[in-house]
Amino acid sequence: MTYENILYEVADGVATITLNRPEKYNAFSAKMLYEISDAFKQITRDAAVRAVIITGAGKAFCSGQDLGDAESVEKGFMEHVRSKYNPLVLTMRNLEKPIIAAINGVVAGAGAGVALACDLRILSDKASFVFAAFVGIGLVPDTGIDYHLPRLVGQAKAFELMMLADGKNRVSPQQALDLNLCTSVVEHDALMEQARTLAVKFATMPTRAIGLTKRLLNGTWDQTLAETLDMEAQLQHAASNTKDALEGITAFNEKREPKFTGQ
Ligand code: LHQ
Repeated sequence: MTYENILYEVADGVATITLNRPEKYNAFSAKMLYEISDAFKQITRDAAVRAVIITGAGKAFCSGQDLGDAESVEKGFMEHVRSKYNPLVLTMRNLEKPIIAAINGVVAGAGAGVALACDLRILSDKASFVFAAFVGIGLVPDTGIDYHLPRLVGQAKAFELMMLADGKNRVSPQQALDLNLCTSVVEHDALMEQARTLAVKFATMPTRAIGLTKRLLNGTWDQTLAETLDMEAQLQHAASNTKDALEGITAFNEKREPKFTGQ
């Protein structure tokens, strides 16, 4: 499939999705959402892809829903959220490969939801978060923001950000770092290089173990300690049966570096 609203490339085991409507600050059009969904289908299928980067072209990462794209919402907001955004967020959380958000500029609304659905976020020193885009236009948060944000920053801070962190009062890179919204802030020009270095490292690691770790972390939000311990036992069993676990343990005993294939 040829994409028009995103760029998609695979190199060194890393798939990079670049949201590519810079003149609209990479707002989600119906076409862009369809193309991202198609790209994630490829990423899920392609065993050669072992890590993912999402970034934005131009000045912004993503400004959320394209507020001028009537086609997107012609069947109503509920249908649009259920059929487009919800499957995307679930696909990202359930993808058993690491996803890095390389946040190059402002990120607002559903764009912030997609950023929070990534496994980690690296921020350019020119980037910022706008969580109050929803209330700013009389809407409520979606794309799992109200799920992920309080878990990162606490409930009262999440409420404050969703009410007050608007276009004029954005979350700065330093605040984002202090609030655990990102794992690092880097110089703008070094962002993609740093994201790629990290993604290539992930792509040489035991992909199945990373995927199962992601499944464990997803589970802990909603489970008791006893359920989590049991899930760990089950997934340890699954991990121990992978080729990479055999290689990792063999390499340790042979006092050499392991060579993981992702299987
Ligand atoms: C945009 C957008 C945009 C179109 C900037 N759309 N063009 C789910 C389901 C159903 C319905 C509704 O929503 C949702 C989920 C959501 O995501 S709701 C939240 C939607 N997003 C927003 O409300 C954010 C709107 N944008 C802004 O507040 C600002 O643009 C931010 C704070 C992102 C950036 O501000 P500035 O740096 O001052 O840039 P700007 O406002 O000048 O924007 C640059 C251009 O991008 C501009 O176009 P222009 O032709 O005038 O240069 C904007 O119109 C365009 N743009 N966001 N969401």
